[in-house]
Amino acid sequence: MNTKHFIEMEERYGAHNYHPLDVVVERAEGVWVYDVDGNRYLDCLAAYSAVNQGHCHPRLVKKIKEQAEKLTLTSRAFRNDQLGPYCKELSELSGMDKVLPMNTGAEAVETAIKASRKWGYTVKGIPKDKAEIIVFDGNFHGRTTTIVGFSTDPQSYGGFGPFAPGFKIVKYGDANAVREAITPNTCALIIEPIQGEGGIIIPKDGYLKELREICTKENVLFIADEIQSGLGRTGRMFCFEWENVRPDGIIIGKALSGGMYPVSAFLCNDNVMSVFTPGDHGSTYGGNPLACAVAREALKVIAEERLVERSEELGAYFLERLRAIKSDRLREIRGRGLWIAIELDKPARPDCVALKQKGLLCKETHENIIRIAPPLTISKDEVDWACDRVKEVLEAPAMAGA
Ligand code: IF1
Repeated sequence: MNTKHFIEMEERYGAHNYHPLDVVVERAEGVWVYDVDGNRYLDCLAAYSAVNQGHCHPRLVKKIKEQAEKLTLTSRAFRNDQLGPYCKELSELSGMDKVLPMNTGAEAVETAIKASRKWGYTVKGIPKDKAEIIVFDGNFHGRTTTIVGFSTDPQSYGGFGPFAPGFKIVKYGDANAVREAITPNTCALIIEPIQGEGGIIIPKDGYLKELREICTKENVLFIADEIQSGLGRTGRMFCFEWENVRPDGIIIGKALSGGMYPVSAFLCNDNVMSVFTPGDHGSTYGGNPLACAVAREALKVIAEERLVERSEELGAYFLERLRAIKSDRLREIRGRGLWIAIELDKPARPDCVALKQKGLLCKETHENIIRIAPPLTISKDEVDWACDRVKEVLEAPAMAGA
């Protein structure tokens, strides 16, 4: 079977909740993926930053095989020998007292919402069912009904209501908007330190720090959604480190497993985590030994291969090279670490298709933006190779009909 056959089958039998590029990948190694027709591509999406360690990292492949042969799932009815060491290592990495393990990003966001609300009632003294959480326009925190209920993207929430109350949406990047939205019933704000799906929106310096100060003053939990921005993507282990702020809660996922397996977590200190008592919250697969073993190894790979430092260095180089491209279609190029947005003044899809034809995979976001986020293992030569392809495409005349 070739590309055409696989696409037809997927279209025939699979739900149409995506509009993928027409490439059918069958294997991958590091930054390179290979399709069913034998073509090779440099992956500049890294599964939306889940594959920061590179595809099929040999250490992660070895670990998942070893652990799969020993023990995969006990449920939380019993303990397993991976969970304790995993929580300890994550706690040491993040500086947070405690870890609550989940699977997908959205589940970890839901966990943060539950923790914040219960903290609001039991610690802050908010009246029953009155807790409010502040979120931001342009946010992306996942696909559950509660989470899409506070999305500002009609594509995310349209047709899925009625939604859970208790969320206030304020303008991203405007600290005063948060000040004005806080009431005595506000328990938390949940923020992406850089908005990913929003188009790699980097707030101005000092913004997160100002929000941190407001939250401290008003006794509101500052929760950072680092699912996409965390674990090295921006050139720091956590993106909030760029402003030296300490959140009250951190949500991670994606690269926590290096793309091997869905693993997510909510991290916070004892003052918040202690609101959970046995039976309050959980998940069949959360904290399973396979997930924990893989995540422990994935974190070691980030540290031992110096992926955070690589992200900062190569990201700066990538940005500098992209900024040298001359194209009348370019509106702005911005980025932090190996997370770069190329904003055009017209739809980016035709350019993504053209890049695919030249062997570079990336995906448009918000119509006009090409998002570049390769595995952090990318080499300088590969960055050069990618930049040459982007230059060829953007400096060529716009494709007909585009
Ligand atoms: C899809 C976007 C990226 C996230 C942040 C929570 C989640 C995500 C900051 C939920 C997930 C994903 C989901 C994926 C595409 C991807 C995405 F374009 F949709 F926004 F990366 F930019 N917080 N982001 O970015 O995590 O439950 O998916 O594990 O296709 O929906 P999840």
